Amino acid sequence: MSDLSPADTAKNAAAIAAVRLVEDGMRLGLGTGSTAAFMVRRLAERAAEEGLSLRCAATSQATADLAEAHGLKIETLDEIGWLDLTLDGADEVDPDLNLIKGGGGALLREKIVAKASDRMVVMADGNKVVETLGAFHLPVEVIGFGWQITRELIQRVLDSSELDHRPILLRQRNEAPYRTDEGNLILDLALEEIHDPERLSAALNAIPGVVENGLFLHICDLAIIGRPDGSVAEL
Ligand code: ABF
Repeated sequence: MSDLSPADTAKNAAAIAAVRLVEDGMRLGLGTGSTAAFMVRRLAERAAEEGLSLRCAATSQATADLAEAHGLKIETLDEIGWLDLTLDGADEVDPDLNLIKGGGGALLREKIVAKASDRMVVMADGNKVVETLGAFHLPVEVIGFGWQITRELIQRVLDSSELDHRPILLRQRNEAPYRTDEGNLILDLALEEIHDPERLSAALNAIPGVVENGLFLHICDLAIIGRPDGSVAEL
């Protein structure tokens, strides 16, 4: 793996450490993104070497395709039912292990899978660790029907005094309609700093048309932070 860039070395190191948590017979949730992709490859290698018997549910079609290409059998979450462990990436991790996720557009399945797991472990490189969430634009998944109205409703809630946020920039991801695996749209909220994530998450999810948001609060049990030298730290 010496041909990896420093950033990929960090991601791969976090992935290797996370895969060490996997035990034979486990029911696993497999995350989405480039760090999760390293995890899928390392997991497939270990499963083959040790003959592990695993049941795996993917958080996106991209992860399902990658896992099956590497010999891991993918089942639906409904087929497996409850999960023992989910391994996933993140866009931001704060000191309380609250996360922003969804930069990869898979937040809905990621949150369902993470909540349906006894343990959720995040793998990230050091750039993802922040004191306060919000520098990364918060993804909000909205239903396609009437999304412009939903966007206006979000804007009004966020501009209201109750959330004491600066007037925020709402932009639609990649400008063109961006569709998730479920056919929904993603709006990204440029909030700079999120001071009360619980209140914001509840306010967003109360808006008709909002499916879910990228704040993962009190879900992550452990964050494994990879470093460019291949070492890892735990949060
Ligand atoms: C996924 O991992 C997304 O929720 C998140 O946006 C992304 C981070 O991707 P990467 O590992 O490529 O930085 O779980």
